Amino acid sequence: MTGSVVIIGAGPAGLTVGNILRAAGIDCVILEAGSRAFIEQRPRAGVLEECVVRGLERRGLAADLLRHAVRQTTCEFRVEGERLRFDFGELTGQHHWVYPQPRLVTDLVAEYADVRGGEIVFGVADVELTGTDTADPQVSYTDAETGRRRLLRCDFVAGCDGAQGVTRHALPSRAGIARHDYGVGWLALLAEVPPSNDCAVFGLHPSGFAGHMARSATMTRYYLECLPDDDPADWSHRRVWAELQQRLAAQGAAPLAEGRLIEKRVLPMRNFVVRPMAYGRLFLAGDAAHLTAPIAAKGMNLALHDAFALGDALVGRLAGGDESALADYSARCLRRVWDYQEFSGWLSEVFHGPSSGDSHHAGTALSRLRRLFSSPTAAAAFAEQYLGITAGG
Ligand code: RFL
Repeated sequence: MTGSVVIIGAGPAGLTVGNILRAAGIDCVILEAGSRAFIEQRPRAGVLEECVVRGLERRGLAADLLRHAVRQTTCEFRVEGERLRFDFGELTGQHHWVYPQPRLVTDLVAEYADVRGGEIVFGVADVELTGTDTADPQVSYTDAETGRRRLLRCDFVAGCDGAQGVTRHALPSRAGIARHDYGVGWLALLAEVPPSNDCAVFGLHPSGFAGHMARSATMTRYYLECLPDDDPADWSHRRVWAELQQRLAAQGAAPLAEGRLIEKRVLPMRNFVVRPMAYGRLFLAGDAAHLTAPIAAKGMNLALHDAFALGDALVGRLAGGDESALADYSARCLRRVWDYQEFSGWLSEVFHGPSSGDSHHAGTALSRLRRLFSSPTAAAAFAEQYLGITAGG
């Protein structure tokens, strides 16, 4: 293959890069370890910034989303039995969209493969990159159907294979990885039950943080702070709902509607950032380059911001001979990545303060939170980060 890009990973980042390249008539192939059914069903994120949706719309990738997604302009904190509603829509004129990640992935696969004629090879194994620091990068993999090794030559490699992927390891040892571990876990739950509130709810409680986020009219994601090494098997249906009811209780709030839990897994709250996100002809995007714990619900948003920048830069280079956007890719993305890392740290301090066992931390956490409701300046700053409005990039 020449004049072409090999993309590793068919998550939101890889599929978006692929769609941008195909729209410009550039040859590309996506290598994906999972099956089509696997990637189209994996439940994960569900909150998209308005600016991300506008980015998808500009690239012809938001038709179904705009028909079915739900707009949110408010979030609610519950603390000491009180409900504090934060109207970020009124402050900024912007909103979030609620649209489940599996639906977005399904839309992106259909557009890429069925409409734009892009190729995806599913079930690949043992992906290896060579020559990414030369003008002749090569990607080899084992084909699931034949069991044979295949070799692809290309102009550029896009590493979009998520936090557990392999492309990050092809960076030279001088590339740095900055890590942060919050020292807490979240039990991530998906419940087959309608949302119990009209917006996201963040419960700050001495027993631990709890979160409620709509995913659709029939599905709700819940989180419960737990120990990072907790065993999900120790969280019975009865225990989960008792903790959620207690931690999210507030005056005037109806009890949560309870239902079957179809996902229950412990996520350690930790982040990393790879610097730089590019080396030679290899460009990382999304979780492959930076992991952002779901504290601030930013991972999928960042993956899409990266993908817009990388897709457009590759088109600029391959269709127009312009190197400048590719040269600036890593620095440009990292400005937003660090902004979101900082926001995630800020929120973690607030969410985990009351349960930290440290009365000083608990006091400052509540002070930070209450400032959003007493200071218009603090409120505006929070709303901008929550919506991704001011981040660089
Ligand atoms: P993905 O989605 O992980 O896709 C990577 C793809 O690469 C494949 N792959 C490989 N393919 C070939 N060879 C290999 N060696 C490979 N290794 C892996 C994988 O099979 C996969 O298909 O990465 P991408 O595209 O960067 O997208 C990132 C987002 O998926 C992620 O940041 C979000 O899901 C994070 N996240 C949230 N983000 C938000 O913006 N808002 C949210 O509300 C939100 N909630 C969440 C979340 C993540 C969660 N979990 C499970 C970590 C809630 C949860 C519970």
